[in-house]
Amino acid sequence: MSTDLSVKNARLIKLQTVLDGFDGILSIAEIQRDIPFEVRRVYYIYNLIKHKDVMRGKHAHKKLEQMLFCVNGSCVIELDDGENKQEILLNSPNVGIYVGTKLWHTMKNFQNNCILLVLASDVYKESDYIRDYEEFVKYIKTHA
Ligand code: T46
Repeated sequence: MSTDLSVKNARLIKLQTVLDGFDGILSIAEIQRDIPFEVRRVYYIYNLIKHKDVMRGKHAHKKLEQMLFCVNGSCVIELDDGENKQEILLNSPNVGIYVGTKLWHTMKNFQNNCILLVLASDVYKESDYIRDYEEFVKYIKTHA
């Protein structure tokens, strides 16, 4: 199930879960049905418990598409498409955010041993990053 957000190129995706009673919960992300791109890279960010005030991200991508899942704990994802901003609390392992291209994103307020799992549409390419906000604003004006 997917829900549009108020910023462009982003939506919330709720994964199918299988409740196994005392044996736990199984959450499933399938390409096409849940993940709108072929996954070419997986990475995860953790060990944030001693650094609650840390802010990560603060960049946008030109072509990379990603799905962010907080598989433990919680964090806040701030999205900015150059016109609108939205903050989303990620605190459910079965709810992810699709972060498309040209979205300035910041991850913050990491709580309760947060583990942020990211599925990405491509391998790491520093040339795909826009790490300067002024440059981001110029880029989205010229790449509508
Ligand atoms: C993103 C958010 C959600 C690599 O060498 N390979 C990789 O695959 C990644 C992800 C990072 N790195 C290097 C690049 C930097 O020297 O690891 C260092 C830290 O990366 P960065 O400061 O970009 O990390 P975050 O947490 O700010 O951003 C990461 C992803 O880089 C980014 O694409 O959208 O998570």
